[in-house]
Amino acid sequence: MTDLAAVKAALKTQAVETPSWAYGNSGTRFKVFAQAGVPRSPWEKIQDAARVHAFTGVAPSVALHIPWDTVEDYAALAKYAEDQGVRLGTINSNTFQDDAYKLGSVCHPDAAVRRKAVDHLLRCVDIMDATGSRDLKLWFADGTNYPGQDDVRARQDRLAEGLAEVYARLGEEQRMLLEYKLFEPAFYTTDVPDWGTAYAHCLGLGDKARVVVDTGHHAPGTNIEFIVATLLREDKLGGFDFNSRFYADDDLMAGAADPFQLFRIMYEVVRGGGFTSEVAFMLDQCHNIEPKIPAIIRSVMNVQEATAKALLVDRDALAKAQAAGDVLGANAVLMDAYDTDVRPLLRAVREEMGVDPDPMAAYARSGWAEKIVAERVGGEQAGWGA
Ligand code: LRH
Ligand code: MN
Ligand code: MN
Repeated sequence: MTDLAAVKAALKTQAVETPSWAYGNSGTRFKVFAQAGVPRSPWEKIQDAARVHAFTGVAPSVALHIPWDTVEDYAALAKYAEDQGVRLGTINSNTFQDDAYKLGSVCHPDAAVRRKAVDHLLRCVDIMDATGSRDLKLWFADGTNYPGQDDVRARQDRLAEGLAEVYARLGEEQRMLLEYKLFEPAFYTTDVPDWGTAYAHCLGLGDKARVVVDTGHHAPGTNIEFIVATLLREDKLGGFDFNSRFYADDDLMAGAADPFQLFRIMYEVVRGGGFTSEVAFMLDQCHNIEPKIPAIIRSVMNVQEATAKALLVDRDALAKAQAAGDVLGANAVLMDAYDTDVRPLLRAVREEMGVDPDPMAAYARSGWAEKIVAERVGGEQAGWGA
């Protein structure tokens, strides 16, 4: 039997960080469909993130991407976020949009380009000092397109050197989260393509370096929950970028394409003692055709539902069935939890937290969508690159 009160208490402590870039316009390489009311600045992105938190109760922080979210005064931005009811979370670095980075950033063959990239990462740590952020999340577009293009092994040495310099700059409480991605934009080799490479670098760096699992960054069929279990066992799981994929890095709403996979991942998190603030639960998605704020609310709710189901697994019954070699019985215990309709439980949890039991309806009723369309007129809407 699972302890319902404990499940509820755990759900109330959940924190899902939303990404600033999800509030701005995005698209594919074919077309960006602009939406009315989209934020024109980091300040307005924070306003929207604060709405998501107000209606869900479990999205208390918003991640920034630098330089997409460049402002003059980051401490003022942090104060503004606090006034809105949220805080600034992870700082995401961006070393993939300057012309200089055509052949890579921290792995580039030219030391001057590597210097520029590392300086950007150091600047991100300065920003963390001003915002009070704990985590620096690093994702590199570095790689090669053709066999022989560069020395793959030397690129690893350059990467290690750059990471070490940034690691040394971290404060006591700050962490470096290294994100891997199978491919894209590089197609032959990627310098941090998988959890093993990320893990090896983090191990070399020390305790403050951890691996980030972006659920969209794997080959089809990859058993992501196994990676999660392994990283937790090694005390090296820093967090997640949740999103959904049908093909590659689709960045669709978390829990949309494969809610069962999200449940299996969350079960390994719970099982591995990772349901703590040590593991950062972040969304990393884009809303190309759907309205952005409701899509983010929906994603937060999908993460909550997967978490609730994972917490409901009867672990004693599961352990018994496993020990008895009862294959079907063990599978049934897991499926019982997955098949539970947790929506009534989550409605009750929200009511106890003082949040509307139906966040989507509450947001629709709130008039925020109409307000931003009416008020955010003129200026340039935020999108990737702004
Ligand atoms: C790369 C990525 C990484 C970036 C974000 C915008 O595909 O997942 O986390 O910072 O997208
Ligand atoms: Mn990501
Ligand atoms: Mn991605």
